[in-house]
Amino acid sequence: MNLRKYLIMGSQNCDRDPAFILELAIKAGITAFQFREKGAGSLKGNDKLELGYKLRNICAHHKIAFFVNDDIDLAEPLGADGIHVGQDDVSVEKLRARFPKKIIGLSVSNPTEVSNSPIQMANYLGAGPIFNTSTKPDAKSAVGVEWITTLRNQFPSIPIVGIGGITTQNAASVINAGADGVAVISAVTQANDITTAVQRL
Ligand code: 3NM
Repeated sequence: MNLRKYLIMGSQNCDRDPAFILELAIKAGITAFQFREKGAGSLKGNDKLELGYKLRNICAHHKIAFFVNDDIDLAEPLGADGIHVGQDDVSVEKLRARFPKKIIGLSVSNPTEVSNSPIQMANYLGAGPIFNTSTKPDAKSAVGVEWITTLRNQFPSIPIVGIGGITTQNAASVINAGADGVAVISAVTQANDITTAVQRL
């Protein structure tokens, strides 16, 4: 599992063909991908499933990990390598019971969420939003890179990925604070030059 440059995306984030964006991003160095077809303008039902298959196959072809977000009913049909959940989604315990072998990622935004979560049952943590983001309308307020350092000190060996408002300009500060990787949407999907954006990350 290499979470160093973790692209998250659904069709609602794309002004170009998502498959085209994913292909370019992987060729430029993306190491993991999460299909997050969610929110305003997202596909539903069979259209969502079909796009999922397409993106899943691109990841398989290039041998990078494919995750689904909390949409767990997609995990099985798409043969996802892993599932990412937030605090309000299905619990990590239930997920682990249903999918013993899949990689489970869990979002944590503050110490209360950490205390209330079975951290050791997760395979990696998503920490954020590190910076302000306009991509997720219901995102909490920015917690800063200090949150990465706090988590790193508390959990020395669990992989941590920073998320939220990460750009080519600030990605290094996230890694320097102790993260194993950066998870981004707009830094890649909205880039004019996707190849250069991924390389700069
Ligand atoms: N989750 P961008 S922030 C999907 O804080 C998501 O848990 C977040 O998009 C969290 O890279 C976020 O464009 C959106 O800021 C990230």
